[in-house]
Amino acid sequence: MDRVFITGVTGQDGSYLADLLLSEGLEVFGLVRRKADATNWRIRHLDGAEGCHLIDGDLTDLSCLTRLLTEIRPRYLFNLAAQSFVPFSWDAPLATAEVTATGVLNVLEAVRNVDPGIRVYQASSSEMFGKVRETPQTEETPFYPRSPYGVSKCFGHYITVNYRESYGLFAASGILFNHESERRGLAFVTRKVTYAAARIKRGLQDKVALGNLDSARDWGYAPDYVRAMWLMLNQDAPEDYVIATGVNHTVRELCEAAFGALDLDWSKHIEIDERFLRPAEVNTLLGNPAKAKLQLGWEPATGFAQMIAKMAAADLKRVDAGITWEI
Ligand code: NDP
Ligand code: GDR
Repeated sequence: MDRVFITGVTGQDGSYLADLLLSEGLEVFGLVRRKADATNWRIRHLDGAEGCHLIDGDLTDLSCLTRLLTEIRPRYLFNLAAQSFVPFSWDAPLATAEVTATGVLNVLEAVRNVDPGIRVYQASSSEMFGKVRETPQTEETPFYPRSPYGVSKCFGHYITVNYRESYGLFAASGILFNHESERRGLAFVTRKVTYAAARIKRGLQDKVALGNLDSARDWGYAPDYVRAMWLMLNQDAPEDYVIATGVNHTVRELCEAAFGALDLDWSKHIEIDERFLRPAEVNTLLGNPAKAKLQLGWEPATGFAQMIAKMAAADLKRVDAGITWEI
């Protein structure tokens, strides 16, 4: 049975990827860092599941990664761990860089030293395109990051490419555009809106405060996107791939879809709060997934309206069940 090592297994993507790879018959080792409050709600169903091992460690500790890879000897490694919330990267730029940038180098060094045959996936991001140089964005579009997070992801991307070219590692970089789900963190705008809409539907609050309603994102569905990661590590050669839907929507349209799914009029419940504006904004992102379609045979299965309706329905269910910790 092939072994796979996942960093960031407690996050949105890590949890779906673990589900997918367990269903494919792989043995999954998920890295879990210590927290004071370890609810880890996205992987509660995996604790004790057959073929799944949750192991303690931290991406910022090279000695820890080296020891774990030596013990586990995985065939595949997915590096999904990051400080992934863009606004927080201005609050804590060095901490963001330590995980989101240097953490990638830790992974690559551990792989190079323990077993250069391990196939590595790096979670790169459309935030690297930032103030976009062309539309739609492809694998060839130059980067112009607009946040400490985006800059850190550029480092992670280029060091992955560099280790591929310097040492011949099988290291693929997936440039994924925004992807969301019922397991999305509550701070990200899609889930913030679907959760608020559910509470408003039940009369628990009346308003939700947002920042820039005009910004546009190419939003896809996370379970579709983790499938693309797996396909990338099963090609003959490691490459970079843009993963996106090819369609974008504004935050305003997101509000319309989320509130509309619960038969509410969004315009009565949104207020603007400057605290949610960013020092430098990424106004619009739109990906061109043609290469992924051609080479990986990958296409998104779930559309924007369907995904937002699913998220709103899941949040309504949570609100009705009194579940407050799945944030
Ligand atoms: P999440 O924020 O949901 O998950 C991040 C994961 O990283 C969590 O498991 C978190 O652990 C873990 N982590 C953070 N710091 C450390 C550390 N020091 N050591 C070990 N683990 C750590 O992100 P997503 O699942 O949404 O995204 C996965 C990856 O893909 C990230 O790298 C993100 O930047 C990138 N990405 C995401 C996109 C998206 O739209 N979702 C788009 C493009 C790229 P904990 O639970 O303890 O906080
Ligand atoms: P993003 O996602 O920054 O694109 O990064 P987020 O959902 O936080 O923001 C998307 C857009 O919505 C606007 N916005 C708000 N955002 C938040 N969070 N809260 C608000 O109240 C709000 N109001 C408007 C933002 O200004 C922005 O334009 C996500 C993360 O998953 C990254 O890790 C990943 O790399 C990128 O997607 C691709």
